[in-house]
Amino acid sequence: MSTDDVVITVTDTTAPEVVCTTDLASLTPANSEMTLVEIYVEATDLCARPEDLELLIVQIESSEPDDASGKSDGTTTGDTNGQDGHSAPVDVTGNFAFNELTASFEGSVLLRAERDKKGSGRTYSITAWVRDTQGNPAQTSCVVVVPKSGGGGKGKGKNK
Ligand SMILES: [Ca+2]
Ligand SMILES: [Ca+2]
Repeated sequence: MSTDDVVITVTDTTAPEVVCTTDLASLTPANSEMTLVEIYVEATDLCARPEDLELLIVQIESSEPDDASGKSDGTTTGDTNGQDGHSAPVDVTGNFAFNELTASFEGSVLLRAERDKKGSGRTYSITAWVRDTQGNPAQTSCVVVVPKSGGGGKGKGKNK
């Protein structure tokens, strides 16, 4: 490069496009087992390669208490990857790594296949933030649900 080359500065002011997906959309049956869920955070940017984007944080929040009083939700705790994701979102960023094959950030978490029988179903909300090399942040979210009913498969036909 000679000293009289023209320097063109590209200022990227556009945030990345970020999409979050999971391998399981719902956890059934609701047998209170911890279930491995793969989360994929795919981010693309006008000016940066996917591997140069920074995964700032991934957190998961549960719509139901970790262990409400009574047994209609079971008596377990640590439902959100071993922690209480209802009192505060659980940070699972450390579970993620960039996969060059899929050009996505991928991580595995454990979510309990459980919901309050008296409730309307449980939702685990996953939120991810990605930042491009210019510091423009973008957010995405996706959910894993534990439906109120369905997936029992043991002939429980009660509907009352
Ligand atoms: Ca309980
Ligand atoms: Ca629980």
